[in-house]
Amino acid sequence: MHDKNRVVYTTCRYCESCCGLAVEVDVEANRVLRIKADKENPGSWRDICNKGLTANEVVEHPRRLRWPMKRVGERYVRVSYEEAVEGVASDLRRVMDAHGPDAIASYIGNPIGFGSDVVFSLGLIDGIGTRNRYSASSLDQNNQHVVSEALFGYTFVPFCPDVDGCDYLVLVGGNPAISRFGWLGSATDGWRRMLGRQKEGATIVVVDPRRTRSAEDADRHLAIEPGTDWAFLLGLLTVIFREDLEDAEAVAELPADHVARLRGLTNAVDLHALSSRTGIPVAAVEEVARGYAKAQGAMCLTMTGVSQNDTGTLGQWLSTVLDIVTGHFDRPGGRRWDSGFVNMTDFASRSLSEDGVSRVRGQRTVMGCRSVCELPDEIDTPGEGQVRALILQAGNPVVAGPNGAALDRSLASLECLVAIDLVQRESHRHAHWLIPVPHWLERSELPFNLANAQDQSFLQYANRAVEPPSDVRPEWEFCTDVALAMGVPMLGRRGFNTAIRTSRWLAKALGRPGIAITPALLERVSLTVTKRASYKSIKEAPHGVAHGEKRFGQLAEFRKGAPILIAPQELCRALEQKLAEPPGRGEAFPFLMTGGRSLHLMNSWLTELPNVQKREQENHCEIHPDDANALGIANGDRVRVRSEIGAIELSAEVSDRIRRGIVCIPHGWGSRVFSPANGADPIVHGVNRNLLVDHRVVDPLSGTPKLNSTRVAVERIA
Ligand SMILES: Nc1nc2c(c(=O)[nH]1)N[C@H]1C(S)=C(S)[C@@H](COP(=O)(O)OP(=O)(O)OC[C@H]3O[C@@H](n4cnc5c(=O)[nH]c(N)nc54)[C@H](O)[C@@H]3O)O[C@H]1N2
Ligand SMILES: Nc1nc2c(c(=O)[nH]1)N[C@H]1C(S)=C(S)[C@@H](COP(=O)(O)OP(=O)(O)OC[C@H]3O[C@@H](n4cnc5c(=O)[nH]c(N)nc54)[C@H](O)[C@@H]3O)O[C@H]1N2
Ligand code: SF4
Ligand SMILES: [Mo]
Repeated sequence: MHDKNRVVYTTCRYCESCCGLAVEVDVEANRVLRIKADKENPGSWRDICNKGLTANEVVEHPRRLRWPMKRVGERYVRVSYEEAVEGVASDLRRVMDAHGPDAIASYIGNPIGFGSDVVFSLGLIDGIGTRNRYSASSLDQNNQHVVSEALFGYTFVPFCPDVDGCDYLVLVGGNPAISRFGWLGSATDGWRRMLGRQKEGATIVVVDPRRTRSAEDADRHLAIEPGTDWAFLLGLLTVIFREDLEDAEAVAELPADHVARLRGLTNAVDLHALSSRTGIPVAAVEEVARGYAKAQGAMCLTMTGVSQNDTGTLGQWLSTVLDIVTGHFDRPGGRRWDSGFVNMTDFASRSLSEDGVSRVRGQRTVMGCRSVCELPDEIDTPGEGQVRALILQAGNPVVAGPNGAALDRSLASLECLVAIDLVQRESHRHAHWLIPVPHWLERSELPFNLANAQDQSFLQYANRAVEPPSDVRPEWEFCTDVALAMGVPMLGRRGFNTAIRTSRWLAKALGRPGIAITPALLERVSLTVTKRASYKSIKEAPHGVAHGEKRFGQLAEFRKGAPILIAPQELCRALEQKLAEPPGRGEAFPFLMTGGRSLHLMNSWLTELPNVQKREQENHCEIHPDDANALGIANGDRVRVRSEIGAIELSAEVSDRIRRGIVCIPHGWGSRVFSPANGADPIVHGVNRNLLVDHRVVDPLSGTPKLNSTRVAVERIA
C-alpha cells in the first residue's frame, strides 16, 4: 500500500449485522479507495454483502447534497450552514407561535437508528413539545412493541435468535438469506450459522408465500396465503395444547387465568377451517407443532412478512406465546433477550412515553410515535393540532410507506418541510429546506443501541473513514443548533440549552472538545454508568469487543420474576374477531400482492447506484405460470397491476417460486432522485409498489399498514 493511504477499521451501518469493514483511504484526496471485509472482526466477514462493500458510492453520489439549500420559487439556492439554522428555526418558530407545537411534526426513518445522533433529533422534537411524532417503526416493528408492552410491561424488548443452539427453527415471514435477520434482534452471519446447525441435524421450516432463498435452504417450505400467519400459528398452538406438548413447568409459571383464556381460545379451533385459510394442510401443521415443541432448542421467529399485515400484532403475539408455552423462550436455541452494553429496554421505556390517541383517527401511539399511515389525515384535516410543518429526517415515507400519492399531496400543502438527508428523494420533493448530512463512512460513533439486539453481544467503535464535505455538519449539531435558535429546550428540559452553550464554550476555551455535550459524550457517559465495558477499551479495540458469554433468562431477572401476562383480553378478543370473519378474496381484485427485500437495496435507497444497476435494474411483478397463462402474460410482458387505490405498470416475471393467486412485487423501487443543485431531470428505477397499498387499512392494534397482502388485479398491457 502507498504510504499516503491508510486502512480504517469500522463497521457497516446499513443493517443490524454491523459487519466489520477495512476501508482503504487515500488520506490526501480524502477518498475511499476500497472497502474490504475486516477479517479480524470475528463475527461478520464471512457473510458480508455488497451493500457494505460499495458504500462509498453513496459518499460519492453525483447528486449528493453537499451544502444546505433553500427553496426559492421552483429552484433551490445554496445557503450557508448558519443561514440554514436561522432560516429553519424561524420558519418552525413562526408555525409554532401561530398554531402551537403540535403543528410541527417529525418523521424519523431507519438509518438514523445506529448511533446516538438520534437522541439529539428526539431532543429537538421534545423541545418543540409536539405530539405529532412519526417513525419508520410503524412500517415494520410496532406490533412487536405492542405485544412486548402487553406481555412484559416494556415496549422495546428485542429478542435475539440463538441460532447456534437451535434444533428447530420455524421461520415465518422472514428471508434472512437476503435480509440478514436484520429485524429487532439480529444474528450477524446468522443464516450461515443456522445452516451449519442444519448440517448437524437441526430442522428449518420456512413459512412464506414465496419460495425464497431461505425457503430453498430449508428442510420444509410451507407456502402460506399472505396475511394468514395468525391462523397458522394458532393452529400450532392448538395442536400443542391438544397433544399436551406444552412445557408444564413453563406453563405453571404463567397466571392461571391467562392460561385458561389461551386454552379456551384453542378449544374452539377447527384445524381444517384454519387450514382452508392458510393453504397449509393440517398434517403439516401437526408435524411442525410436534417437531418444534419436542425439540431441545427451538424458536418460532416471525419477521416483517408477518408484521406488515393488518393482523401483524396477532402474529407477533402468537409466535411469542408459542415460544413461551413450549419452554423455548429465553433458553438456549430459542429467542433470548440481552441487557447488552446499555440496557435499551430500560432506557427506551423510560424515555419514550405513550402519548394518548391521535387527533383524527383516535389511534394509539407506539413507543411515543404515531403511525405514518395517519400523517396525510393529520396534515389535511383542519382544526387545532393540524400538522403544518414537518421535519423529515433519514426517511422516505412516500416510497417506503403506503399510498405515497396521498402523502405526497399532503406534503405539498405544508408551510414548511425540512428534509435532512444525503440526497433529495421522492419524499423531499416539496422540501423548503434541504439539509445535508454526513454518510456513516464520515461519522465516528458507537452503535451501542444495537449491541443488545445482536445474538452475540458485540460492540465495535465505528470510526470515520473520510471527512464529510466541508459544508456538511453532523445532524446532531444541526438539530441542537435549531433548538438553540428556536429557543426551545433540548430534550424538553429547561436549563439544558444553557448546559449545552456552557459546555461548548468551555470545550473551546480549554481546548478539550470532549467535554462539549455531543453524541460522543453521551456514549461515554452511558458506558460509564452501566459499567459493562470501558469506553476506552472499546474505542481502542479496532476489531470490536465481544461481551462475555451468552446468558439466558436475563429477561426474567430484569423483570424481577414478574409474571408474563401471556393472554391479554384485548388480543384474545381481536383473535376471536378474526376467527369470526369469513375468509375469501373478492372478485374484482383476485390476487394478493406480497413483497420482499432485494439483496442489493436498503429499503428505498441505493436503487440508482452503479453497482446496483449493474446487478438489478428495476423491480418486476412475479406471477405463477398458470396465472400468467390464464391472463395471456408471457415472461417480460408489461403488465398493469391495480388495487382499489391505484395502478402501476411494470414487467412480469413468470415464476413458480410464487403460489398461484399471489403476485410478488419487491418494495424500495421507484423513488425519484432529484438534482437540486442544477435542476437536472430526476432519475428513477423501477416502480413504487406501495402506491397500491391503502394507508387507511391498518392493524388496529399497532397502526401497521397492510404492505404484504393487498388485493390487486393484474392485466397485460397490449
Ligand atoms: N438486503 C436487504 N436487507 C435488509 C433490508 C433491505 O432493505 N435489504 N432491510 C432491513 C430491514 S429495515 C428489515 S426490517 C429487515 C426485514 O427482514 P425480513 O423480515 O427477513 O425481510 P424480507 O427479506 O423482506 O422477508 C420477508 C418475507 O416475508 C414474506 N412474506 C410476505 N408476505 C407474507 C405473509 O403474509 N406471510 C408470511 N409468512 N410471509 C410473507 C416475503 O415473501 C419475504 O420473503 O431486513 C433488513 N435487511
Ligand atoms: N412494501 C414494503 N414496504 C416497506 C417494507 C417492506 O418490507 N415492504 N419495509 C419497511 C421497513 S422494514 C422499513 S424499516 C421502512 C423504512 O422506511 P424509511 O426509513 O422511511 O425509508 P428508507 O427507504 O430506509 O429511507 C431512508 C432515507 O434515509 C436517508 N439516509 C441514509 N443515511 C442517512 C443518514 O445517516 N442520515 C440521514 N438524515 N438520512 C440518511 C436515505 O438517503 C433515504 O432517503 O420501509 C418500509 N417499507
Ligand atoms: S448491509 Fe451487508 S455489509 Fe452492511 S451490515 Fe448488513 S450484511 Fe453487513
Ligand atoms: Mo425495517
